[in-house]
Amino acid sequence: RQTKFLRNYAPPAYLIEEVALDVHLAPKNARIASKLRMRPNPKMAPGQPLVLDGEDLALERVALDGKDLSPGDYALSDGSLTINSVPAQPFTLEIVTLCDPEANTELSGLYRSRGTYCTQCEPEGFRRITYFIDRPDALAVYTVRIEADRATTPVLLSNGNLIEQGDVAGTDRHFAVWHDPFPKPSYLFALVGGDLASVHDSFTTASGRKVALGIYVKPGKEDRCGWAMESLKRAMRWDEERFGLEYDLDVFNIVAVSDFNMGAMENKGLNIFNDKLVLARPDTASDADYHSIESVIAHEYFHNWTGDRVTCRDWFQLCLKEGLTVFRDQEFTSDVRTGPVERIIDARMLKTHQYPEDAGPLAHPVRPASYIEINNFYTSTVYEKGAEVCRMLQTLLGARPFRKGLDLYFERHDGEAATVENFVDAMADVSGRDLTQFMLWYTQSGTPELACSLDYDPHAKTAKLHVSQVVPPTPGQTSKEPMLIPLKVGLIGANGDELPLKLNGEILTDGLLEVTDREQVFEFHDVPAPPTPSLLRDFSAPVRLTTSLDANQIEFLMMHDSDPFNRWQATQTYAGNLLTAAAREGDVGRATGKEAVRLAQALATAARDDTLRPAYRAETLKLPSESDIARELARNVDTDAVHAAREALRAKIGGSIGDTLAALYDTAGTDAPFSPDPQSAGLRALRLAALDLLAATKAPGGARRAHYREASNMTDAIMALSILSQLQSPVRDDALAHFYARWEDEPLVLDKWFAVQARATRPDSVETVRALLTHPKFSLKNPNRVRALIGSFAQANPSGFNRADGAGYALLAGQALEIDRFNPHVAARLLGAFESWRTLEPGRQRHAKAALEDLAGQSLSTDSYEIVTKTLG
Ligand code: HT7
Ligand code: ZN
Repeated sequence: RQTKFLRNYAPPAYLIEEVALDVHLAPKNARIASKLRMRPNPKMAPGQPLVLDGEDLALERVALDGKDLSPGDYALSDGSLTINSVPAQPFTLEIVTLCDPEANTELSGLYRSRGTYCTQCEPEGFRRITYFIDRPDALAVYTVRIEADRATTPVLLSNGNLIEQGDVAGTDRHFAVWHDPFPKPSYLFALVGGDLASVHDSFTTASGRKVALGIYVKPGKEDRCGWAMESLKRAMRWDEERFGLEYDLDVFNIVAVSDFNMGAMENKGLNIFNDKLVLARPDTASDADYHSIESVIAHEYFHNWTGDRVTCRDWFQLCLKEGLTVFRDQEFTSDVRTGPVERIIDARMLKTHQYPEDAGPLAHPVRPASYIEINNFYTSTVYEKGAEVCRMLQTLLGARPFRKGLDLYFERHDGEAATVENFVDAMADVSGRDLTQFMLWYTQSGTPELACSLDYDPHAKTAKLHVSQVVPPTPGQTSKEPMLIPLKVGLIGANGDELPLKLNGEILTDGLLEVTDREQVFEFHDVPAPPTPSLLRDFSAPVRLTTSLDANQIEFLMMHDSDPFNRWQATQTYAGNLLTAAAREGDVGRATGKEAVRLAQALATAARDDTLRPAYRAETLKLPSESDIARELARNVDTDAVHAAREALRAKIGGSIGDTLAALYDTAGTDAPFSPDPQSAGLRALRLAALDLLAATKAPGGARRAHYREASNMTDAIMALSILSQLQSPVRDDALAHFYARWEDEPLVLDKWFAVQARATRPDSVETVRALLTHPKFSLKNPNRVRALIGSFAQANPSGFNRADGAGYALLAGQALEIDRFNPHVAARLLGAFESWRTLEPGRQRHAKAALEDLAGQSLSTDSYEIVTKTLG
């Protein structure tokens, strides 16, 4: 359980130039023969021992330049194979190992999922396939021969282009040889073997290369690949148009597997996906599923340049590929869907997942300086905050210079393993800016707090914006430097007009201020009358903003802000203020008074406004979530009080503007045939947001409007089911039984059935989840099912998970401990649900702490050990 530090980085002592793998697939003993062309790294001291990483391997043979080594020539330990003496000149190393794909429950390395062989090598899985220098700065060219039983494993895939295939004479086996001409690190290696069906298409790149596209799935699922294929082609075209980036191989394959630790993996030319993020049909997938499929297909494809062509020097630089690629997929989704809505979705996601991480015991910089287990650092901070950091660079530099910076980054580092400094240097060089202060975004953890107030001087006709910033202390970082924060602002006149921003004698056309100091004042001139400031437009920086605006000014922004993000934000702030007051005081009356009625009227006005896109109107109707309210409260959180406040406000709104909501629900887009396109999805989202508020009224027109049986697509069905599943009524049981009977043999749909029940806020939700753990269709071995039941409960049912008697914590801890025995990665991610335990009221804190301490006393994997000990602090 060693801590690794960024400051200790040293290049590898040996380089691997070429890798030839010969893989014989067999369920229990796959045999991997590797032939490595190696040489000492000229940049390092000569004569060092050669240390190769390896885990859970049975070694059969090691040979150096054709001569077998005897056990005295090398040392084998738990995690490595060390050869003390190797030539000072280029040499060839041959290694033969065996591994057991069926016994691989960690789903890292080579494993067998329901008859399909597949690999997962990021971050450190390749060492579970063969002994290797398993680190991202060891780039090599791979040729891979795969051999397997022809009948059970007819499809054999690997990275790059297929160069040969055939039968193995005199046997019932066959083989395929793949060659990937692009040097890559071992984490991008992939191999698949199985009895798979496929769907094919093609894409012609801007320069005329015809690329064969394939999606491989379990036979019978071919009719669910259309959306993924369309999304892939859209992404390929978009990357050419927006960033000038073309695909570079003759083949691009995607494989969907059912047992997968995360969402998807960007292996060069052979992306492997959790089937949840590939398969979609209107009756089986919701609009949310279509949305995720489109963005994750794009994300993994975009990695071909940001991750594969230019990779990371070490795992501390993970954000270099992940933050940048999330930024790119967000831009793509924003272009192919409704931009402002996507910005809202992204900001909400950041606030829900990353802000608590940044405020809790697991806080770390976008580029961590140390880790125990790198698997624990695939976090919202690295991904989503990392994306915001790229976005801020684009905002500060402008879109064209940013693009030029990216071009320069590729020009300088194509085929290399790079660092965050390399990326920021390219941006600095094209723009001529000193980005030293900006680098703090990569090294300082914690969400900066920005406090703004506006003073208007009627005599001088000036408006002074006072800005102060504080970066709160986080574990291991007690004092912080002020950051460079792009702050987009507007001043709005009494009639709702945008006022020109005159600052230092110039007009600020883009409204962009650069905050650099702890305290700063920006003085605007020629402001004819007291304006209302609109601050942090378009969510220009991932900060917490506090303002001196009163309820009337926030209401004014709800009606008049021309910035769609801030107009939405004003509604959230207004509702959030009511909800936090009610929850803090344990008085639901605070959330249902005059102000609630005013909020309801504003929501009705927005919901009816045909000049706004339906998807945007839907977002406006969604109240802050229970976790949003808890986050705002920040301490002494009573999750029951939070739930009660939110339910009361929903009911009040549902009751106050019921006619408007009912009209929307009954009419918006109901007559159109189902299509997953963003416009149709937006109309459905608006109807369902209206239904959600109507259902809260508990009146006859409420929950019973959730016409589950009449739903003609999964979006409507699952929304209706989730509303009904909150009820104590036979209607709930009937609907759940009907859904189960229809979908029991469709794993991805059945996951929704588990998730809906795990999320339902009912007094007996802990017991419901416990009962479902023993359901014949539940298995701890399938990560999707675990996330559907246990993950949904812990992450999306705050009042159930945080039940005052601690039963929710005990449930999670017990299940995670069991999973930890065979899949530490999945267990550790589940345990992340404890991250905000110190913000709870004392009783809940005691129970959460006891559950964590109990875990800490058990024998844990390195993954879970790191999460548990750091969470306890
Ligand atoms: N780069 C990948 C991250 C990843 C992963 C994927 C599947 C299984 C285990 C994994 N470990 C890390 C996915 C991505 O962010 O694009
Ligand atoms: Zn990624």
